Order: sequence, then structure tokens, then C-alpha cells
Amino acid sequence: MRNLRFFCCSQVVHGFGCGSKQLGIPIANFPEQVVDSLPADISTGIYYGWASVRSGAIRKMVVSIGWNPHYKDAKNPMETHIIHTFKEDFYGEILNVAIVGYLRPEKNFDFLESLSSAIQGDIEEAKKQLDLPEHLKLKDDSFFQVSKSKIMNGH
Ligand code: ADP
Ligand code: RBF
Ligand code: MG
Repeated sequence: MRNLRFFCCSQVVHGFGCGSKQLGIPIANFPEQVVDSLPADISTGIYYGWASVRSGAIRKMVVSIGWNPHYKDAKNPMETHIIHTFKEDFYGEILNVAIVGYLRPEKNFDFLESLSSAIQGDIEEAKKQLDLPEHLKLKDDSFFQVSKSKIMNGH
């Protein structure tokens, strides 16, 4: 599969209360205009990659890109689950995201449990893929270094 590299950073906003935390999988929402910074031809679907909150540790993540030019009212353009247990929420913080690989298209699920087990499957697959040397090295990408220095200089 083709290796991807899409970088994106923005503030974390409140979601629409569809209760991903109730599934045990908190999913951080980006504002709608964030997808404007992605290539226009990116397919919607589920991806994996690296993420950091502010200048914090770079961790594995899975992200859903639901934005679709044909559905202008799509509610969840980009949502990220970081594969880590945080002590506190990080609403309002800057989330840096590096997308490195594609997992699957978005599906329609009849049951919440089916969605949550699909996401668990995505998480397992992302963990495995991101241990590959070609993906591990993206953690050192200048994107995260630049984000860090921007934040430290207050820009
Ligand atoms: P909302 O509907 O407001 O997006 P969620 O139930 O989806 O609420 O939870 C998302 C929020 O949980 C994030 O905005 C973030 O502040 C927090 N959070 C805590 N741990 C994580 C994590 N591992 N990955 C993503 N968000 C997390
Ligand atoms: N929503 C779907 O309707 N179908 C999916 O296949 C789907 N897969 C997802 C995979 C991941 C890794 C993430 C983070 C989200 C996914 N979602 C999917 C979005 C999910 O429905 C949404 O986050 C919740 O509805 C809460 O906003
Ligand atoms: Mg959410």
C-alpha cells in the first residue's frame, strides 16, 4: 500500500455528544474547516498515524475522515482517538496529527457494539502497522518538532 503523509493541527473542540466515551473510546473532534488543509482528493475513511497533544508525547492514533464534498453537512469531518489513557480531557488544546496509512472505508453499523468492535479492530491494526520501521521513523518528522517550537514560542 502507498505510504501517506498528511499533516494537520488544530484545536480540539466539543463533539456532538454521540458519547464515544460511553463506548470506552474517547474521540477528539476537530472543527469543520480543518479538512480544508488536507489534500482535496483525500478519500474519506479510517486512517492511522501519530498524534501529540500540544508539545506532549507523540503517540499512536486512529482517525476517521468523514468529510465528503458531496455531503456538505457532514457533522464529523475529522475525529481522532489517541491510543493512550489520558488523566484529563484536552478540549481547547492543539492536537497535531500525522496521517501515515489507510485502514478502511467508513461503514454503516446497525449496532453501537459493532461500531465499537470495528474501532477496536482499527486500533489493533494501527498498533501493529505503526511498529514497522518505515512508520516509526515518521515520529521524528520535522512536523512535530516545528509544532513543538511554535507552541513554545507562543505562536
Ligand atoms: P465529544 O463528543 O465532546 O468529542 P468524546 O466522548 O468523543 O466527546 O470524548 C472526546 C474528548 O475526550 C476529547 O476532546 C479529549 O478532550 C478527551 N480524550 C481523553 N482521552 C482521549 C484519547 N485517548 N483520545 C482522544 N480524546 C481523548
Ligand atoms: N463511524 C461510522 O459510522 N462508521 C465507521 O466505520 C466508523 N469508524 C470509525 C473508526 C475510527 C477509528 C474512529 C475514530 C471513528 C469512526 N467512526 C465511524 C466515527 C464514529 O461514528 C463517531 O466518532 C461517533 O459517531 C462519535 O462522533
Ligand atoms: Mg468526539
